[in-house]
Amino acid sequence: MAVILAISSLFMGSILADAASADIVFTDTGFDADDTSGPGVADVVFTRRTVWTNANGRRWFTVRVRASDPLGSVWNGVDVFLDYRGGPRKDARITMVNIEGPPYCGLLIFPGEGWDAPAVQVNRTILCSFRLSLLDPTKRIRWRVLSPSAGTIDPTETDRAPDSGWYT
Ligand SMILES: [Ca+2]
Repeated sequence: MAVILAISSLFMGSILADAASADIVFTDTGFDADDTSGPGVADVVFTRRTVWTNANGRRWFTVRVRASDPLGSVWNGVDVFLDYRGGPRKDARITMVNIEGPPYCGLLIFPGEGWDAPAVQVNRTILCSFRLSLLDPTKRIRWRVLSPSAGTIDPTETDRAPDSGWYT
């Protein structure tokens, strides 16, 4: 299983600048109830997936997740699964993490290619962006969020947004 990690922090400033004046290709929003109380669970209440074009004409996608309460300076991974090719199965996973050092997102394209990118965390919201060409999508990207309780390999509780199925 080949895992290729490329830290793209050099692009952080340009991502933020571009996102502010981005040409939105499409964007969709999902909501979930404030319905989880387990230890350390980031209770997902809002999420948005956006595909946009930067000033150089390159397409990016951004995934945003907002929790019901402030995430704090250290929190467990929040997983975002993506379905963008073929049948209704997950094609990639983004893990949003803030444990040591600045928050980041890891993109794992099944079965094994991966990239890291810096995440932007503001209070209750975390968002991350990757080049759309990494996915090579053949359809509009569907996504769903899994947020497990903290500090355990086998989490006692997981918030799922949506409760079943996908956001489209
Ligand atoms: Ca929730």
